[in-house]
Amino acid sequence: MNKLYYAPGACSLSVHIVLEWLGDAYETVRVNPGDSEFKQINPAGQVPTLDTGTGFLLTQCAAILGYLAQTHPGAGLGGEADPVAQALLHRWSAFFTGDVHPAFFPLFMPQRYTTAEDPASLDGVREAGRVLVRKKLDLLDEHLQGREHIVGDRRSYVDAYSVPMIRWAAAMLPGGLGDHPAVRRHHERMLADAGVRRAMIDEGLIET
Ligand SMILES: N[C@@H](CCC(=O)N[C@@H](CS)C(=O)NCC(=O)O)C(=O)O
Repeated sequence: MNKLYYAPGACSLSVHIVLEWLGDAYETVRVNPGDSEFKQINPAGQVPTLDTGTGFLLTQCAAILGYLAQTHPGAGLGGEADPVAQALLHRWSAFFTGDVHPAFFPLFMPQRYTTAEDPASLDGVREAGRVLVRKKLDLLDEHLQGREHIVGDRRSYVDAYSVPMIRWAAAMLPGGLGDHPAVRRHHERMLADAGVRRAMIDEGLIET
């Protein structure tokens, strides 16, 4: 059985959602990524970490999402088989891993991006992060205009991947998703999804 190590509301929420969508039994373990005990499992001290129960432990969100989609083809979360569809799935998955997620790092951990320690310098780093997050949402918003899903015409693991990050943006950008209406509409559809709701309730992010 798959066992997901997660932190509430972190990027691991996307894997939690995909596990819900798959419909198979799974376990979750709530961790504090920095804990030395958790680092025995994943030395990087990062969630998500997936123990597949077969002796194969997998880290890195995009790899885990892709693995779950590939091992459950019937769930249809891995896109169409043709090379262009697969390339687009990887393209948008890479966008979240490499562009959107890192744009938040200065907001979450400003001290990692400056040697200064005074509040004004740390605020400056946070603001630089906000500028970067907005730029990435501009791109996503343009892409989502007239689309229901990020890739193709049915949901994929990339839609799940978007949920935690767009949730952070809604909470951390002044004005929330007000400047990104297509992103907002997509996110609202996701938040209304039964599997997304179950994962969020399980993580204590929303009430029943
Ligand atoms: N490249 C990794 C990044 C994972 C990551 O940064 N996870 C965050 C939570 S969203 C975390 O565990 N942070 C703790 C840390 O980096 O110390 C992935 O995509 O899985």
